Amino acid sequence: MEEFFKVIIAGLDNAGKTSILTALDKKYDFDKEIVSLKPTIRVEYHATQFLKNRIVFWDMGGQTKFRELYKKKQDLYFAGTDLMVYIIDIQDEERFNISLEYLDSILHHFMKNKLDIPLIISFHKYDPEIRGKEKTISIINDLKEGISQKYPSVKILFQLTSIYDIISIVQLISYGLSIFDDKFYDLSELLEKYLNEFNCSSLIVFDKNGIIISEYYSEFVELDLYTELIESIKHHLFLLKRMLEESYEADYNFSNVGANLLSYLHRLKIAENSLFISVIIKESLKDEFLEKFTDFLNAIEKILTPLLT
Ligand SMILES: Nc1nc2c(ncn2[C@@H]2O[C@H](COP(=O)(O)OP(=O)(O)O)[C@@H](O)[C@H]2O)c(=O)[nH]1
Ligand SMILES: [Mg+2]
Repeated sequence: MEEFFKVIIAGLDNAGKTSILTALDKKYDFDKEIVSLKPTIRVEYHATQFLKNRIVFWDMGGQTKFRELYKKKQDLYFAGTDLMVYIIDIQDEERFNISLEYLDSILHHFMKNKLDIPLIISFHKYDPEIRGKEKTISIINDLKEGISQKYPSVKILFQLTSIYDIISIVQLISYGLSIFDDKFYDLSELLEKYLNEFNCSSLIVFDKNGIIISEYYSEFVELDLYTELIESIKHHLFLLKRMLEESYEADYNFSNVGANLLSYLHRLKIAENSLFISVIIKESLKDEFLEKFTDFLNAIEKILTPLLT
């Protein structure tokens, strides 16, 4: 049966909430979009399908007057929330305190009402050009430590996102959604097992909307290869859309990445649903990989069928 999930996206105004949801919707023509967004007035809704569930995102406008309104009517806004994603703009140091206060008022409400809502905090605007810089790392660590120490009883997952890195956005939402079913644990174990069997660099399962259902990466991916890996995954996001929209002849596609890597996308149909498996692997391992791939498909079908029917 279809279920509904309510995901709240909160944070100060200008933190990037609407951009994140827009990026998620538009990830296939990503570069052209997400300019000139208007400030969100109160709450906007975005809905998406994830496996057999309908997810409704509440994008809560973060201007002061709305924050006051949510505070007064917290019951109304937060009732029935399955997941909260709180966005902090890590480039807006001057407003860290205001943002932490807003977060505090929300968590206070959750704790007072014994609402056990999973929380993801995303340090957003973690743009490629500030990654790995000492200042960025120290800002993030300080925020993380401060928050974890203040709310020891709240389980918080921290993420780093930027709209200039579409995979980080896809991951943010994917991790959030995967908490809804224990099957994701089995799936993750299966991916780990086959990542080793195939000896590949990455193994990812996407749903038809390009949301990551599960993913696994080799620990041995060198840094220069990593960029190519991310590019191939992006390419797979385009390709899976083409496979769905055009009556694409084959259910799989091989393409070359760099000098000796192959990127493989395979469409798997389970109960009328299309799922996509993305594999990046050394070209020399292709034959061996294809021999084992059918076993993998059978195993994954067993795990995913209950999630789709
Ligand atoms: N540098 C950078 N800017 C971003 C990012 N995400 C959003 N922005 C910009 O931040 C501003 C506010 O974004 P918006 O989504 O409207 O924020 P909201 O008020 O939280 O919904 C816009 O100018 C966006 O283009 C990001 O990852 N990096
Ligand atoms: Mg907005």
